[in-house]
Amino acid sequence: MAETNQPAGGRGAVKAAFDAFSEQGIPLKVVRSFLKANKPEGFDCPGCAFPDRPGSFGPDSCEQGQKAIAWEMTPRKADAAFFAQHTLTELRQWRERDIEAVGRLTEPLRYNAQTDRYEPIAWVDALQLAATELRALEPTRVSFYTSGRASNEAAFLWQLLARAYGSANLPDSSNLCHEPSGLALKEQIGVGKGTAQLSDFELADCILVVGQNPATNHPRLMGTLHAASKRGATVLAMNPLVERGFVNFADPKDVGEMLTNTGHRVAKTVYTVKVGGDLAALKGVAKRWVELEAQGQSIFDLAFIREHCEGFEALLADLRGEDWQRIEADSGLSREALHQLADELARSRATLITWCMGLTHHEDAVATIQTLVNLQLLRGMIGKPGTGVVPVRGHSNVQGDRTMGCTFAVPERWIANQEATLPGLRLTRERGLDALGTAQGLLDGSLQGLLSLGGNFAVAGADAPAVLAALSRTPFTLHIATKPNRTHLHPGRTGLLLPCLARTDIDRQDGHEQRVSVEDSMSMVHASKGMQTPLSNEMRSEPAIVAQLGHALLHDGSVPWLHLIQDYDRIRALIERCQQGVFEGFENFNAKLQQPGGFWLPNAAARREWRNAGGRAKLMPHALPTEGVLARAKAGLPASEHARVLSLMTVRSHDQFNTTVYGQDDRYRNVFGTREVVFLSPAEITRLGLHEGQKVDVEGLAIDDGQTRWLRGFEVRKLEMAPGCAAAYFPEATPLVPTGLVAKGARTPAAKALPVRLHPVV
Ligand SMILES: Nc1nc2c(c(=O)[nH]1)N[C@H]1C(S)=C(S)[C@@H](COP(=O)(O)OP(=O)(O)OC[C@H]3O[C@@H](n4cnc5c(=O)[nH]c(N)nc54)[C@H](O)[C@@H]3O)O[C@H]1N2
Ligand SMILES: Nc1nc2c(c(=O)[nH]1)N[C@H]1C(S)=C(S)[C@@H](COP(=O)(O)OP(=O)(O)OC[C@H]3O[C@@H](n4cnc5c(=O)[nH]c(N)nc54)[C@H](O)[C@@H]3O)O[C@H]1N2
Ligand SMILES: [Mo]
Repeated sequence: MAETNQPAGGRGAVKAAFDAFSEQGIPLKVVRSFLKANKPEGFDCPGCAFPDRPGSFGPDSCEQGQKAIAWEMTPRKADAAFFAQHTLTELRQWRERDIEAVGRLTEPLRYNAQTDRYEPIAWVDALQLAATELRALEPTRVSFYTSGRASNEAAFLWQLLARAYGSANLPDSSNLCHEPSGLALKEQIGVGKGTAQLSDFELADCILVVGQNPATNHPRLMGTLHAASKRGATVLAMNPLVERGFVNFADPKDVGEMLTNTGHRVAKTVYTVKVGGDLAALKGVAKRWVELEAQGQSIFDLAFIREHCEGFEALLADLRGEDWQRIEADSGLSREALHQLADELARSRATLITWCMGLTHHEDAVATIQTLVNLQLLRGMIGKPGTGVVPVRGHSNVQGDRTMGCTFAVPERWIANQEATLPGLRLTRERGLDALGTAQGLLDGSLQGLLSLGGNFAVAGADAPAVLAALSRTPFTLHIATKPNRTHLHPGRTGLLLPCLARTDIDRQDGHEQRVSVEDSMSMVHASKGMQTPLSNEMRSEPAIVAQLGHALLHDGSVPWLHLIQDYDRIRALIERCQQGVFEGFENFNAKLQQPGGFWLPNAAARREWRNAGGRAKLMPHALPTEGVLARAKAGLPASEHARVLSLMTVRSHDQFNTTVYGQDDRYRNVFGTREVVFLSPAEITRLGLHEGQKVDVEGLAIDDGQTRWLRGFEVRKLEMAPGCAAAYFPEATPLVPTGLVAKGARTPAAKALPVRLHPVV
């Protein structure tokens, strides 16, 4: 396909959405029938976690949502007949996309090491085998991973199963994603979630989007930003890449733009910060405000600060002492640019700030996010209409899974409530392993079992090749999944692969169609009900599989597993009781779920109640790092090589959902038919003596563990970005991510700041 400068969104988006269905062989009449579905009775989009725009048609109307739906609704099957034809050794040679594209898993499978194939096993035998294996293992040496698509009901049962069995090892995809955001917010404002609601986007006069590519990953946010800029709000972005959606976006819902095929500039300015330079940039903004205040302007909301905050004086002192030259060098932005940004924000009466992986996938992620929240606190921009801090979540129910306790550390009250509600139940109170701890446990052999409720654990984490190899040595693996992926191709010595229903599938229990519930990025909890007849009778719902596993494994009778799943209202009634004093808002859960659009889980910080230690919102000074990852990588090289070291970020293309790769194109970055590329700015290509289209080996420099990591034969492509930076796609570039390079405190792999050197392939 030819290079294009078509607007992001627009006609291209509508075409791509329809193409996604036809590629899967899904007839137009099926597409029409579900697009017409009445939203409150439909299914939650299996794509991202940004809320639905009220009044939007169909279960989802964004291109990326429709791709996710088409991918899930496919009639193609990865059944026993398929696996009979392919050994796992052979399948491991396949590309990511080709493995998942085989289709939906339709029957339970067990790995047979003799034939090196997955072979069918009856459900009853699979569950019995799992129970026998788990009983033979030490519970603290087994991990239960959750990816963020599981419904609240499935997630609740999953953590109950793990803790009743005796394992608190509940790593989740959040550990790889917004963990730093939750941690930063909890410490600073007492709630680990965002404070705004969708309506705030309509009231804000300024929206700053940091480290995020919404045209690709949250198109519904993109639509919201487009609407905001059209009504006169100022939209600003901070990103090393000038992502096309910011500068040229047509909303597929805007009839005029669709007819003329013209886009609209959404972001007034894109501040092309250096990879990892946000901490410095955000400090620069605050420093400018301090200077303006000293000149007699009133920028800060002193009444708010006095009433609600602590740490103001210490923050001022830190900012006064910060050096502009250092800020410019670390951020890659000029003092003028930062002044301009500070002035834009200072003019605003209602500011919203959103962010995503561009901030979290860094060593200093927590400090950076807290520095960003400082900006909002200094100006009283939390807890009033049109304001707030918004970590835009990834998976459609990643926030809900946490609310349901799928995490390695939970409040005592959550445990106590479950025990009180289910007499005879005893749950472990240990602190468990997170995703990094689980990967390390697999690598050193201390973990003996991995069970996963969705996801692609090994590929999504750090040091994927080593973790995959370690999985093959692990005594027991069990995956509950919709489609096969690379992690499944490395089963343990006993390996089960169990097929589950997805969001779009009708889930019948005891003869009745069931609904599940999910929580979006703005804490709205709503119902989701599938509409498609499942491809096979052998596929079971996630709650059913988890409950049947519980029934097979745990015999003390304290949890009525099978009774609970006959009617999911029973699970929700249980959740309601267990949430008392833990998360507000679950009173009358079942009744409230009937409301169209669902209900909001109140957020104390949004009411300006600060439930952190100290009971006040914290203004937190953070020093600029001196021993950053680039500096450490350079320290291992002769000075003459330092100029060749680049900071590489792993990003998503427009044609994937995490490790699920729909296609080989990324039309907003003009890449077609390949994903093995490394992006550099034209200036960087010249400086390094390279040329576009050239093949290079990418050397991931040794940092703290003395190990180098490699990508071989990647193609150089040009893309405007900040100097000294490079980009490549996740998951192809994940082998570069070291287990030892993580966000401090949060332990999230720092997948956006990998020090690399490029070597031309000769
Ligand atoms: N269609 C689709 N939707 C998705 C997903 C998907 O894969 N496909 N994934 C879902 C998930 S789980 C998540 S977490 C989100 C991810 O959504 P994003 O965070 O938007 O995803 P990434 O592609 O990782 O993009 C990171 C963005 O941050 C920028 N960036 C990288 N490093 C830095 C930095 O140091 N500073 C700044 N300021 N910016 C930086 C990159 O240029 C890029 O624009 O999307 C969710 N939605
Ligand atoms: N280098 C690098 N690594 C990254 C990132 C990055 O930007 N760069 N991003 C990180 C982020 S933000 C995240 S969230 C993680 C994602 O990590 P994961 O959540 O582990 O990965 P996914 O790719 O979302 O999982 C896809 C698989 O989930 C299964 N699946 C899909 N739908 C369902 C369902 O409804 N039920 C069940 N049971 N299974 C289902 C399918 O088998 C599919 O193959 O990756 C992280 N890894
Ligand atoms: Mo994510």
